[in-house]
Formats: sequence, structure tokens, C-alpha cells
Amino acid sequence: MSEIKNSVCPHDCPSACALEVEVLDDHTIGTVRGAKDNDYTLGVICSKVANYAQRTHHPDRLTTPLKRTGPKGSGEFTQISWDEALDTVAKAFKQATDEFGSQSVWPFHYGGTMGKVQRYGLVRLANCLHYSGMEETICTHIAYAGWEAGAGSVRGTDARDVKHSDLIIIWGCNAVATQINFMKHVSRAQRENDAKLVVIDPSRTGTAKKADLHLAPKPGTDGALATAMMQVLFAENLADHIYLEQYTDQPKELEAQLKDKTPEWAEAITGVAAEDIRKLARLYGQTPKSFIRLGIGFSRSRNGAHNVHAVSCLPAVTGAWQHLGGGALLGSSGMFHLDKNHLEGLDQRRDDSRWLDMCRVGAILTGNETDLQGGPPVKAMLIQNTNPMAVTPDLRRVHEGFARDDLFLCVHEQFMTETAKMADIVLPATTFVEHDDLYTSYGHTYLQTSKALIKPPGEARCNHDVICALAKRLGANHPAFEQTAEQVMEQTMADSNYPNLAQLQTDKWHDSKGSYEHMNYLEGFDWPDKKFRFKPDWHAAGDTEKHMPAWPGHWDEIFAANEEHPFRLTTPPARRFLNSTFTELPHSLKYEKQPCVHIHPQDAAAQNISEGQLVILGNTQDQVQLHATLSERVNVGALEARGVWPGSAFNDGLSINSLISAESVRPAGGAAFHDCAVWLKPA
Ligand SMILES: Nc1nc2c(c(=O)[nH]1)N[C@H]1C(S)=C(S)[C@@H](COP(=O)(O)OP(=O)(O)OC[C@H]3O[C@@H](n4cnc5c(=O)[nH]c(N)nc54)[C@H](O)[C@@H]3O)O[C@H]1N2
Ligand SMILES: Nc1nc2c(c(=O)[nH]1)N[C@H]1C(S)=C(S)[C@@H](COP(=O)(O)OP(=O)(O)OC[C@H]3O[C@@H](n4cnc5c(=O)[nH]c(N)nc54)[C@H](O)[C@@H]3O)O[C@H]1N2
Ligand code: SF4
Ligand SMILES: [Mo]
Repeated sequence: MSEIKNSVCPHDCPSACALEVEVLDDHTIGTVRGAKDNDYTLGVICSKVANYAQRTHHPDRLTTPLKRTGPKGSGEFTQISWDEALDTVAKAFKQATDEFGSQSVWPFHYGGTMGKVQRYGLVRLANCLHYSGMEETICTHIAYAGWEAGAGSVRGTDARDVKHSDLIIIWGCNAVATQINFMKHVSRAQRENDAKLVVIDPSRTGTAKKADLHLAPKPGTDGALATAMMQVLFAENLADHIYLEQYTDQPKELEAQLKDKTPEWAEAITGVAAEDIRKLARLYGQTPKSFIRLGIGFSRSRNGAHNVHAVSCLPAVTGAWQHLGGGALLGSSGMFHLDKNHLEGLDQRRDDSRWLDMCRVGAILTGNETDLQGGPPVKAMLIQNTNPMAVTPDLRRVHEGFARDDLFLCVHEQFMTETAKMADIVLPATTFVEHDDLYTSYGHTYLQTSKALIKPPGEARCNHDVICALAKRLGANHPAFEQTAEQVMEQTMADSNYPNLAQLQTDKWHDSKGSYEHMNYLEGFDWPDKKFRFKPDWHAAGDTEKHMPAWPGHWDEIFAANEEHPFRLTTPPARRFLNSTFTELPHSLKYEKQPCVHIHPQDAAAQNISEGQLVILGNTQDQVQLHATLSERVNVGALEARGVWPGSAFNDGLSINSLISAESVRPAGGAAFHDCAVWLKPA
């Protein structure tokens, strides 16, 4: 007899959906559905996770520890015992520490699972043994820097309040693909309030197709668009001067700055008609209950933080924050008050630790002195929850780095990813239905927990168990290494003043929502003077050399198209993959088919490129081959290549990220995945 059990989607997606999983027996799951009684999930989930049984029970799941027998990357491995595998890792880490110092060991991780216990045990190990730390810059880093520069912390309007909105602007976010259940909230507002939907995206995405108005700025020009909207708001008396006086830092100076930032000025930069900019600004200024859902997509340019800040200024100009259904949301992370001490072993962190930027992994592994900060080379790594051989920028260099024979690499994985293939030791990992964990979200405010529902396949072990076993061998002392995952959760919840774990398990979720006044910053913004900053302190945010412009506007710091590189390329997620995950799933492959690039028919005709033909994209960094898809999804001069396909889907083992620059984005790091200029020609 099958049973329906509660769970939580662990993937790196703002929705962190509350799930109902059909459990067929001790080893098998069936259908996965969204929980109908969770008022954020609303019973809606993506098709990837609805088909999770295919991933959990995939014949390619790793089930035993493996030792490499052939050259790095050859995929030649032999089975070994857990003891031999863990002893080998411990020995290599000790040897690197003895010869090069503890900073030569670099535990590397990301959001493969977003569960707190399974994700951060490795950070605790690094803190306890004084290994190099990892700066988590790859995803929200640029966007959060931009938002925080104005608002002071990362939170915003409750996404469920969208049901009260009259105007919803989805800005640089393809919600239909990347957070489908948000669209359920949007359609409710459309149905019940006749709300208008505006989408701002260079591509005519699935989300854009649902919009009443779609504006397609050139990538990396949103700062100009938002600034011109503000110009209209002030010029046409649509700014709320009472709100501005009470809640913002320098409204008069801002207004003066905007004088010449007209829609005509912005048209020349963004490619959006001045008339459309004016129309949107008026609609926005005349609709008190206007809500902006900022995506992370439009932050993925070298000027991304500046652009995100400019957009975040809009509700501060109109005072939309004051109205139920008005305001904005980039992320809800700031609503959770989890004490990270126990999870991450912060009490054992040393001030003199070296912090290595994950987006610079290629430069770091190939010995770039600046990135190594005068410290030792990286000689040994443990990787959990991420696949850097596919997802990081400047991929050719990343591949070179991981190919180093003097680098010891252990990868703990569910599948034989490209990164796992480079490992000396591969360890088999559990999936979320096979281990316990605790989840926050960056799209809603529910704290959730899930339990193992079935037994792991073969000898797979969860991250927590692996880290505890290594800690023992390496002599790392921390009470969390002696506890079960549940005990770590229990202590974390107690330390954080959350209800206890048993209560959370009974209730299924706990809402960390604050009052409406708090969520909408009506008690003030998170600065000592409580005022939103139109003029951010970028210097304090990390722009130490003061490159960033002081005021919202257009910061011309992008890889603009030029004669040699006439096309602007964006590389957003594929709907049926999640970053590089699900690229092994039959359901996903059926729809995504093969790596392709969307080209406007006019651009294709100019080069005699026909549908399906192999084309080459190139820049000074690299070249890749993809199949042409001719479509008006993109404007003339724009290209879009969706999805982090594995290298094996390309003819030379390198994927789209070989074209992406790993230059550190201001103010504080990150990768500009949608900021790329290329040439295009038939293969
Ligand atoms: N199906 C699926 N869902 C996912 C993921 C996935 O891989 N697949 N990944 C997950 C992760 S890790 C994240 S961080 C989120 C990201 O999800 P989103 O926040 O939606 O970000 P992206 O998908 O990177 O980009 C969103 C849109 O921004 C547009 N864009 C690119 N450059 C610009 C620009 O300069 N200006 C404007 N206005 N728009 C621009 C792109 O065309 C794209 O349609 O999605 C999560 N959800
Ligand atoms: N071109 C391009 N590149 C991008 C992006 C883009 O938009 N365009 N987006 C970027 C963004 S936003 C992000 S967040 C990064 C994400 O990059 P990654 O964090 O590398 O995400 P995934 O590719 O999903 O890889 C996660 C891996 O963790 C493994 N995993 C999952 N759960 C567990 C577990 O419990 N234990 C262990 N040991 N392993 C587990 C999965 O099998 C998978 O191989 O990619 C970035 N790369
Ligand atoms: S990937 Fe995102 S939309 Fe899909 S189930 Fe997970 S949290 Fe929900
Ligand atoms: Mo991400």
C-alpha cells in the first residue's frame, strides 16, 4: 500500500516547494506533487520534480565509493569500501596540511541541496580545521549587493500579497521556468483584481508571453530603464513627496540628478522606445498597488548590482511600499533568523582564514597569485552539492585546474557528473527523499523540515554522515560531528528561538513572516537612520576602488557588442534542468533535446544559417558549437543559449560557460553569466 508523505524540494530554487511524495515501499517513491495546503506552493510544482522518481531511481545513481584507476577525467574507477575511501581522503588532507599548511585544503560546495544540515557541514569542517573558506558568489551575490545597497537587508513584500496587487512587474526573471508557483499567485491577481502584468526581459520568454506589456531592453541596461522611469515619475508629479521625505535619504538630490535622464536618453541605451518607457512609468506611478518581482537574471552583468539598486529605487519614489499588494521582492532570505553557529561551527572560525571566491575557481586552481592572496596553492578538495566543471565561468581554465595531477579531489555526488569524473575518490550521496533536513527559502517565508522517506540505494550516505566520519579521522572537534542530522536541527532551532523540531514536523511548516509593516519597511529601512538610500555607499559594500557611479543611471560597464563581437549572448536556465541537475533525466531530455542558441531570423538570414544547423559562437576567451534555433524570442543582435548542458553534449567537452568571463563583478564578486559579446558563424 502506498502512502503520501510530506517533504520539501531541496533544489536551488526560490520556491522551496512543500511537497507530497507518494512512497510505494521502503525503497521506492512514486509521484511527487505540490502541497495544496501550503499557501505559497498552492499545489503547483515544476515538472522536473514531479518526475523525481526518475532521478531517484535512475540506473546511473552512484551506489558505492570509487577510486580512480585511469587518468583524470577518463571515467575509469574501481569500487572500494567506505573505510578505504574515507581513510584515503583523510590521508590526503593531512598530507596537504603537513606540506603546504591547512589553507591548501579547500572544501567546495554550493546549493545542490539547500538543506541547512546537509549543505553546511562541510563549512563547519573547514572552520574547525582552518581550511580555506569559500565565498559563495555564484548566484544571488550580485543581486543581493544591489538590493542591500538601498534597502539595507534582503527582504520585501510577502509574495502571497501579490493577490492584492493591481500591477505586477516581473523584472529580469523568467518565473514560468524558474519559479512556476509564483505564476499561480500572479494569475490569481489577474483573475480577482484584473491586475496587469508587465515583464521586462531581453527575451520573449514564456513569462513575457503571458504579459500585457513586454519590454525587451538590451541586456545590462536596466539601470537606464529604471532611471528614466524615475525621471518621468518626478517630472509628471507621480512621486510621493511625503513618503520620500520620511523614508528616503536624498530625494531632492536624486530628482536633480534625473533631470536629463529622459526616456529618450534611455531609448538610446536600452533599445526600448521612449514612448513605452513613458507608458510604463505612468502606469507604475498611477497604480498604488504595484508590485515588482525582481529576478536574479538581470543582475548577471558586470553592472548588475548597480542595475538592481536602480530598480529597487522605484517603489521608494512612488511610495508603493505603503499599500497592501504594493512594494517589491528580490529575496526573502532576511526573514529567517536561523542561528548558524552550530551548523557552520562559527565559534571555531579563525579571523586569519583565507577566503577563496568560488567563481574564480579556474584562476585559483591554475595558480593565479592574486586569487591565492599570497597563500599556498590549493592541493586538496572535497566537493559536495555542486558541479563546478559545468556551472562556473571561464570553463576552459576550470577544466585545466581540475586536470592537475597534483590536486587531490574527492567528490561526493549522486551522479557521475563532469566534476566527479575528475575525482580521485568519488563517494555516493543520498537524495532528499533519503535523508533528513531543515529548509529556509529565498522566495517565501516558510521554515520547513523533511525526513528520509526511503532507504538510500546501495551504500549511498548523506553529506552529514560523510562529514562526521571525516571529522573523526581528521581530529576535528565539534559537538555537531557527534550528533545525528535531527539533533543538529533540534539544537539549531532551539538556538534560533524557533519552535522545536517535533512541533515543526507536526505542523509541516512554520511561517517566519513578519508584520506587513515590517515586510514593507514601513518601520523604516535597515539602516541606522531608517532611510532608503538612493545614493548607496558602494565603497562600504566592497567597491574599494570606487568604480561604481554614485547615483542610479546607466553604468556603461558591460561587454557591449562591437564590430568583432556583434551579438549579445545571455545564458539563462533551461526550464527542465536546474542548473546542471536533471540533465540526466529522460523527462527533461525529451523536452530540452540538445544545446541550442536562439537567433533572430534576420540575423540568421544575413549569414545563411538555417534551422537546426550547427553554428559557432566565439569571443576572445573561447568558442563553442550549438544548434541554431531561429526565433523571434530574441531581438536582432541578441542570442540566447539556455541551460547548463554537460560538456558531453558539445563536441569538445566544454560547454557554454567557456564563453563567460570570470572577471569578478563589483562591488563584491560574482559571475556575469548574461553579460557576453560574441561573434557567430556557421560551423
Ligand atoms: N527550471 C529552472 N528553474 C530554476 C533554475 C534552473 O536552472 N532551471 N535555476 C535556479 C536558480 S539557481 C536560480 S538563481 C534562479 C534564477 O532565476 P531567475 O531569477 O529567473 O534568473 P535567470 O533565469 O538567470 O534569468 C531570468 C531572465 O532574466 C533575463 N535577463 C538576462 N539578462 C537580463 C538583463 O540584463 N535585463 C533583464 N531585464 N533581464 C535579463 C533572461 O533573459 C531570463 O529570461 O532560478 C532557479 N530556478
Ligand atoms: N551559463 C550559466 N551558468 C550558470 C547559471 C546560469 O544562469 N547560466 N546559473 C548559475 C547559478 S544561479 C547557480 S546557483 C549555479 C549552480 O550551480 P551548482 O550549485 O553546481 O548546481 P547544480 O548544477 O544543480 O549542481 C548541484 C550538484 O549537487 C548534487 N547534489 C544535489 N543534492 C546533493 C546532496 O544532498 N549531496 C551531495 N553530495 N550532492 C548533491 C547534484 O547531483 C548536482 O550535481 O550555476 C551557475 N551557472
Ligand atoms: S525546483 Fe523549484 S519549482 Fe520545482 S519543485 Fe523544486 S522548488 Fe518547486
Ligand atoms: Mo542560482
